[in-house]
Amino acid sequence: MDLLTRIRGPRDLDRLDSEQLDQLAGEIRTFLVEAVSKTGGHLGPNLGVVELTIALHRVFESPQDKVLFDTGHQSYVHKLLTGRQDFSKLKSKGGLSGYPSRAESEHDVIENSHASTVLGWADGLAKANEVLKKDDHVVAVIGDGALTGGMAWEALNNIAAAKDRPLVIVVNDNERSYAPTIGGLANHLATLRTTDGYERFLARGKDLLERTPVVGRPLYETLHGAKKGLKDFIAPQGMFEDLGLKYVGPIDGHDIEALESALQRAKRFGGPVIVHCLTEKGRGYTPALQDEADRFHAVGKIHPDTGLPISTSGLDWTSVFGEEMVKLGHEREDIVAITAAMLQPVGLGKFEEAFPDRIYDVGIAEQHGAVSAAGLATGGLHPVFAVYATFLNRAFDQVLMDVALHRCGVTFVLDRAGVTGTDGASHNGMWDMSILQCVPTLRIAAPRDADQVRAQLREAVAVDDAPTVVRFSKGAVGPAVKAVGTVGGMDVLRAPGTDEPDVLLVSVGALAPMCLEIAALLDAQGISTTVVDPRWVKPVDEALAPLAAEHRVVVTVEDNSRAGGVGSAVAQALRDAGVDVPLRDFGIPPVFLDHASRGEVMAEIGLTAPDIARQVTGLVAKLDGRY
Ligand code: TPP
Repeated sequence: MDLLTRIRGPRDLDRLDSEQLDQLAGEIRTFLVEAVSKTGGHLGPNLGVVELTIALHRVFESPQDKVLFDTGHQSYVHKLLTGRQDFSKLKSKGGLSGYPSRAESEHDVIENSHASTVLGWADGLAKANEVLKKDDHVVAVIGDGALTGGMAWEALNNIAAAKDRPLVIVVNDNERSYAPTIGGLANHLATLRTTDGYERFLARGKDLLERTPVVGRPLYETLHGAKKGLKDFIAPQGMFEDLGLKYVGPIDGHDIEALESALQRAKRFGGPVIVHCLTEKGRGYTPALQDEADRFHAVGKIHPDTGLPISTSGLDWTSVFGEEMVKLGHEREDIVAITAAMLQPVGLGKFEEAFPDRIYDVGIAEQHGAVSAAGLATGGLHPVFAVYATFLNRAFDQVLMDVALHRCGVTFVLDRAGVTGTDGASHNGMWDMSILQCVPTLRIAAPRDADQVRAQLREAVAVDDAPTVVRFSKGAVGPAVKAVGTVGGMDVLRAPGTDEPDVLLVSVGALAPMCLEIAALLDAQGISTTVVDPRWVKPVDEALAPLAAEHRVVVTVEDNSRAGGVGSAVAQALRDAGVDVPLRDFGIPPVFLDHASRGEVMAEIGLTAPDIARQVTGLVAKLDGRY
């Protein structure tokens, strides 16, 4: 790591010659494989942007120039070149974030990590430069996957309207989101890729051209000198140019010299320009290149030599859902599935194998996915749209106005709900139950274990005149939690063992084992506790208010924001029913949570059995008049 360790900031790149730059690229790849295999992280995307990031930082002057990454999962190389080389605690508490982070560096601008926003940011920053008469540059890197998101096109529409406002858009085209990017746009990029553009023309014939002298200079250099005319002659006329955007490319995204030359030209252009770079996801790392499913888009801890996972956790929530979907697919021909560019991560891989004609990858287009689902439902099918809880935020209006208002039977399966931890603030699934509370007719299931995932998915797809939601956590699913009885539609997980119980504990989803632990701790203090799992948390079960009236305190425990979550809904339902029993709602505070493991985050926000038991004990003592 001779060269890498000497790079303290982007300007240290300026003194390296082309051989050293290639050596640096090699060192960075070795570093990435070694470091990320120990911590887990976005390996494939970063291996693909090594040369591109080096070239960007040689041509642009960050932080004065704004170098922006869409999503930000491919910013590890950027981190390495901007003074952050301690990857030992990547994504862990106190370590580097897995995405750009303003707290980490002045070189990081956008940290939201929800895709397809970079062009909007770039548009705004370029406008600000114009108004403030600054001549700093704005350069936005966007993947071909992120370019499938509607927001990217809304931004392009605006960007193309201002011909004299400088803005460089780098399309990092590796032909993949997680899986190969599909759709009309991907097809168009493929056309541009295979059209013999100027750079390709030069790159392909470089060896030959260098060996062919023309008036004392290699032909290659002569052509470089005459590039303008030649480029205009050879460049493909594509959709971007039709939109009014200057197009440069396609460029070999692993040729630093070619990249720099294209970026320099784009920088000088004086208007919006697209630099189309061809890169290879997982470049230089055989296990990634051999992984057709997602090229090691994101990995856990792995053996660096083989790429095999170090440990396999038990059965996870995602696979329980995925397997049940296949069964449902066999039973009901009207069931179809939707993914927003995340086929494997949301567990729909097996469904695709079994029913290739009944699954739609809509691209990173959650809004479109939801509206298209409304269409599918209206057309007579029952769509199941599986998506990470945090990404459903994008489609709130579509769920409300297109699916619910039109009484469409669509099932949304929200994976990675609750605290996810290591991916940081943006990836926690802590907003879904708040934003969905106010959607009329919509029903939310929060299964507590694998059996409940199966059962509630079945109940959800049986509803064909309203949206249903099934939300579950990330990672391994715990052991089955058996019901000891039922009240209304709710499962009783623990009976109080007395006629005059103190506490009614309302447990939401995967927090059932924690709630049982709280009940045991309370019981040990002589506080008798009933634990119920409402299963369907919206609407609030009608049997809940009368049950609450039989207790002295109601406690709700959920892994969603306290703002507008299940606790608020239960409190409202009790008030509406005239039940005045005191209520305490435990959940995630409405703050942005720093990255750390799920356990660490839960401990930090007091969402643990001892913390909650202590608070409830205090409350009961107060009611008893003990203090
Ligand atoms: N939906 C939203 C709104 N944001 C996200 N970050 C995701 C889904 C999950 N996601 C993260 S990266 C990614 C997806 C779907 C694929 C990105 O593909 P691309 O932009 O081509 O970048 P690459 O990883 O191929 O470099």
